[in-house]
Amino acid sequence: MAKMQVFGHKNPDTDTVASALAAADLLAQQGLATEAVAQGKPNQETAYALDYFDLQPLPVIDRASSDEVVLVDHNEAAQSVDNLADVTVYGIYDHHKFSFQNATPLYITAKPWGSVATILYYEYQQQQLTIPAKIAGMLASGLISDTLLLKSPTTTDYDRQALPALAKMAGIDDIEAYGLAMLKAGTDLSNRSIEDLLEGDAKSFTMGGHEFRIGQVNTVDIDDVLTRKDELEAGMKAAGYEDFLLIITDILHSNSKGLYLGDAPETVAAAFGQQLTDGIINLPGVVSRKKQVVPPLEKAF
Ligand SMILES: [Mn+2]
Repeated sequence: MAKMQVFGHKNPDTDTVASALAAADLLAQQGLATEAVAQGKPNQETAYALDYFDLQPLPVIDRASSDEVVLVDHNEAAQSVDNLADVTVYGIYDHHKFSFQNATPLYITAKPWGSVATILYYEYQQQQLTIPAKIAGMLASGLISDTLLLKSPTTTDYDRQALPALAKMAGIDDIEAYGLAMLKAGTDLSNRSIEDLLEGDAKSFTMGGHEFRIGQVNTVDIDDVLTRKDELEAGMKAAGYEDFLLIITDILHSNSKGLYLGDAPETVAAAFGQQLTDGIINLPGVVSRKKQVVPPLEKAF
């Protein structure tokens, strides 16, 4: 029988790849035959982490090829493999809101923590299993990525405690230095296409009947990204969503600006209590789409 595939969401990020690797290992240590895979190639940040810990990118799939699967870092069909409805979900490790239909009983481990990497760290502890050093390194990386080095408001005390423990197992001496280098590796936007900037980390949401696409890109210079505003707007228009918001996040100062194109500018402005000028909205202190962008938009729409 085919090994049970373990995978995260489309447009894989570092937490999704780290969690797939770790969940596959955790279940393998408990006697299951598993295989970590991904719904896409690693982004530049994830590639930096994989390279640092001397790991290969995960095999890329768009359809599951095992009868049973494990989902990490997502639970919504829209973010999963094309044939999700045809396979059995054995288990889920996630830290997102749930919109999941299940036909059979399953294992669900969900906590509102900063990363799925953190959840898996505690799963290993609970089962008294050893985290291989390279996987600990990837878990530390996923945790750093999702919490922006523990600065995102999604960060919990569980994340704050897990990071130094994982870093120690992985042989990371200076967490701040490693984390900044990894985050910065993901901010080299010069050779990324407009489509990649818009879609590289984009997710779809339904907001009061609107089909809303929200992308996010990390940078060390927001204005540098906005020099490509015209091209970005053209790309948003071509993508064909009713509403498109690109969150451009300054990872050094924990601030964002949003570039919006759509049919409800007043509602978007009201959601954040900010002016929308020339399609650009200031989002001071905003770094988390999940906690600081989606909820106010959902409320306003
Ligand atoms: Mn995550």
